[in-house]
Amino acid sequence: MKYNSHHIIVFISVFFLLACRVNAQQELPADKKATKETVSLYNNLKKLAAKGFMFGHQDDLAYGVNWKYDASTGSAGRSDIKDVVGDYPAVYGWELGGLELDHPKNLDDVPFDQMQQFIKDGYARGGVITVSWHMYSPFGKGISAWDTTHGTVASIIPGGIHHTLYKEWLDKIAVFFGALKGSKGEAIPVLFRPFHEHSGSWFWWGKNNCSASDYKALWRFTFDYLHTQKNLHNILWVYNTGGDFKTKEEFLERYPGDDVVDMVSFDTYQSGDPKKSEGFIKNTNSRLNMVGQIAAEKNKLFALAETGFESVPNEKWWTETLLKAIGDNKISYVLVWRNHGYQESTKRMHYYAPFKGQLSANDFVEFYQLNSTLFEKDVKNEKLYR
Ligand code: BMA
Repeated sequence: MKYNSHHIIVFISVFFLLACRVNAQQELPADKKATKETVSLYNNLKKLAAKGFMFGHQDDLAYGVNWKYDASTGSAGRSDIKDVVGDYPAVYGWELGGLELDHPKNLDDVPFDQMQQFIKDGYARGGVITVSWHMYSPFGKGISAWDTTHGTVASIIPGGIHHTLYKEWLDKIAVFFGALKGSKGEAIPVLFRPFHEHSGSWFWWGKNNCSASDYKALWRFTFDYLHTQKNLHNILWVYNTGGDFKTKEEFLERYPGDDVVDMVSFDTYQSGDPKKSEGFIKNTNSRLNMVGQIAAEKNKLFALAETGFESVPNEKWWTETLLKAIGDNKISYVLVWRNHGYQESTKRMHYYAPFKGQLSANDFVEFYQLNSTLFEKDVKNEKLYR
């Protein structure tokens, strides 16, 4: 049979209709030019939340309470979580503070070149990457993120005295994000959580230290610069408050817009003895309910982006506290903070995940075995990037 122009038009139309169908099934994240893998991750995370929530750990591959990564001593691939349950977390948290100042290591001593490799390793195993940024003050002199000088945000948004410096910082962030490549050369998607815990006032981008409109302007500028100027398309944007809001309105006070956010989240930590008070469970649960409603109304993802009980001194904290705090909220993930070990500055043990032999390790194994908790082996099967 000979094909004529009529056949060709029919072929093209069928192809076009099929292509549209495939696209119609995929919702786009805030960045409308997001890469295939980023779009897939966004859509797959929405589906995954119905099955369970992922477990995440900050700096998981870089160090644990009793070890530090050193390729020459065979610690490659080590993880406190893996030591306890034989599996990695599903979500890896990493931190960029110091990159903007060209420091070779971040503020917690993780070399950026190693961090890039850890990100590639986690992604190659099917895990999810999230990145925070405790950025230094643009006023220099080693002033850290924990600075409350009013007007710092105003100084870096368009029209501010440090705006050019801020663009140079973003150029460095862009180089870092741009270098994150999978085995086929594809960009590794990152859940980026900048200017976090802004409802508190301990960081210079915090509530009492900048106006809501300056905060939103900073967010929107950053979004636009990284996508439009730096042409990065592997970012999903995570809006994040502290755990101190009381209403949905309060949570959304500095929300920069549906068009620049993919996930809504907050951070909250256990303090006090969970045997004496159910405060953490109740407060976390009710706030997750609120944020879950917001996520549903806005068609966004949601997460408990940071939590933990320093040095987990309660042997059943995972199944009797954290699990109850999450309840039936359909979060994408819960991430616990870093396993630093003894901290000279606070004279305390500073860690949030169990390690082999730790008091809560057996309970963590139970937590791991639940169908609703997802670790790396679970998410690998989900093929989140396809
Ligand atoms: C804090 C502590 C600090 C650390 C910071 C940024 O909560 O863990 O020691 O420098 O996070 O990661």
